[in-house]
Amino acid sequence: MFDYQGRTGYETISDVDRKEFHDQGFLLLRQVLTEEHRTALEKAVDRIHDRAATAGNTAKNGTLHLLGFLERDELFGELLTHPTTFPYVWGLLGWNIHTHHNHLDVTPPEPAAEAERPYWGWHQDGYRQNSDPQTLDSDQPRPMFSLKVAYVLSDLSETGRGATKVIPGSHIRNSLPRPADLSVHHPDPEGAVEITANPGDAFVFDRRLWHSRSINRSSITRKMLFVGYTYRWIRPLDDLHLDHDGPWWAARTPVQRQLLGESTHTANHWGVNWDGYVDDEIPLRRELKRRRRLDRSIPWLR
Ligand SMILES: O=C(O)CCC(=O)C(=O)O
Repeated sequence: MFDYQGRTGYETISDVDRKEFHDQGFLLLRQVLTEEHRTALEKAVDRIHDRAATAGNTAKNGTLHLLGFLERDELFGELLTHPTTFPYVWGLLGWNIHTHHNHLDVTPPEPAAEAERPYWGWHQDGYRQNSDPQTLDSDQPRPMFSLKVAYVLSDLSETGRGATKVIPGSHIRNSLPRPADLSVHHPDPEGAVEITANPGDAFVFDRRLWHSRSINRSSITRKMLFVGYTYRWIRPLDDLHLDHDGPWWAARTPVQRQLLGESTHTANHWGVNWDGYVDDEIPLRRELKRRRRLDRSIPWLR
């Protein structure tokens, strides 16, 4: 549909990128979306935003944080396996995955009176994943479990436009000191940076990376799409309202359907076969095997 420059989504990521992701907890990917693709996505976002505004489902200043947006447009379904970002998804998480959490964000400029209010949004994703699997050795980093791909649709090339802030390398830290009184201003934690990115860029981040949204003090509306992926044995967070008889579902590939939760069982897709593995029936694994991308030296790609 768009020009993917010959990419299939099954290219192997480089050792340099893998190392940077594991060292920093995120990776900024430049020019992921062509201008044609970005414009089309922005139009779809604007359409959804207009509908939400008409229905009174946006905040007073027009802010929209819409969970589970994927089935709202054909273009969003395709984004699940975008040929430039998808290699990072399976390359870093493996094949036993689905999408569990997605959000579409439209963040207009904050009204002047609000823009100066104190704000502290630093968190790791995963909620109870940061407590339930806790080991007594509190220095041992918790498992990654999930990552998100964030697509930048508006111009975030300068700070102050509401971009995501992160603390590079903080994904291996289990805690971050939190000021006692959040009703007053606090500086960002040490090492924090704002991900300044151009329209069409994307970034991939480890859910453990300490991150925060920021206040949009500019005159430009921020528009972003976030697509999260996790293991199939972890329940989805959002309610997708999939119409399995409709055209959107019909257009999905077997791999995209896997990512959207098609399976009879979350741990053993398509049933258990005591005579051997059924893993080979899982679309993403099948695809990786066919393309010789499985790798016994990488546990999640076995
Ligand atoms: O909107 C943002 O910049 C940050 C989003 C966020 O906090 C998240 O994806 O968990």
